[in-house]
Amino acid sequence: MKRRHFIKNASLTGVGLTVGSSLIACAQENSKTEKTSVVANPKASLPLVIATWNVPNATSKAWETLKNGGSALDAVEKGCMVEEADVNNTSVGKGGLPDRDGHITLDACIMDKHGNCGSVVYLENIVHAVSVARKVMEDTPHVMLAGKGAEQYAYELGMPKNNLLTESSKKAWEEWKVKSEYKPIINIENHDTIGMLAIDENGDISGACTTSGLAYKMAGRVGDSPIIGSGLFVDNEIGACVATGLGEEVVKTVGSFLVVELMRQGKSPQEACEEAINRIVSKPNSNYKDFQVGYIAVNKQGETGSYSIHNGFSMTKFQDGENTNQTSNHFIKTE
Ligand code: SD4
Repeated sequence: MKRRHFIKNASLTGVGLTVGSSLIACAQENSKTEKTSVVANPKASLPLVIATWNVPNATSKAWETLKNGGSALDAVEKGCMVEEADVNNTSVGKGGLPDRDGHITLDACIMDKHGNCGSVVYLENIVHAVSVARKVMEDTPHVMLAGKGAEQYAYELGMPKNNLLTESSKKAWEEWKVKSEYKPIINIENHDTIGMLAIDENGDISGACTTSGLAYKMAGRVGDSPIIGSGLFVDNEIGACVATGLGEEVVKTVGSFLVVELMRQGKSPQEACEEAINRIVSKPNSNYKDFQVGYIAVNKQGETGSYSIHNGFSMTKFQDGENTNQTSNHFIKTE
């Protein structure tokens, strides 16, 4: 018996639903044969992939995945995996900067076109957090697994244990310990968290996000990136959004969900990202001058947008066979 059947059946028999397994089998069968609706009049050429920051290798992998017949979900997973494996990216996966105690803890999530979602928080010793999140979504009855449980699950999936702390991230942490000042630096110590959105030729959307979180965070800290609705939200009817920057501020406005809801009300992705940033900066006593938040979004028609508080944020876009990095507009105009 496959693990997904085992887990789902176990949870259902636990509440006495003996018909559960056949209903699930039926639902799975339906989703296999289901026809996806093609967007009638896309306003942009599809497919397309967008990602936070300058990550051409990741978007290129996602594009290649789509071109080889992969789904938008496959594309965002494979794209994010590129950054997770890149030891030079100090905000994601292997080589990420640790918390103040020297531990690298990963947060990641993923959402598909059906609105299904999976997430892992505070995951240690596993490179591909986004893949664990996908398995949580697809093969367990849960949405989120944390810490040791998530790690244990990754080993059950056959993922290898890996020391994520590289020589250079260890050295950076040791240098930081001298003063031990916790201060997220705008666009510097915390950039490169990857959030990725893909829309396939039919207009079906998926998204993913993966990060080692803020460098030198408190042990146990979890940011916005694995929180569905904050770090990422996908509604296949409307569009999708993913966030980067100071997670605490994204969570306070449930940023990605907000952007999608604003698009539902008729705003373009660009207008929706700007409005969501306005919500943050216009809070009474907001110290927005001291932190960065950026959003990227796509709507069902393939239009995209991106916006941030400070200068320095960008979006990588793969469309029509071209991989480009586009500087985002930003709220503070004097920079
Ligand atoms: C966090 N939002 O953990 C993440 C960090 C990030 O670019 O996005 N950095 O708060």
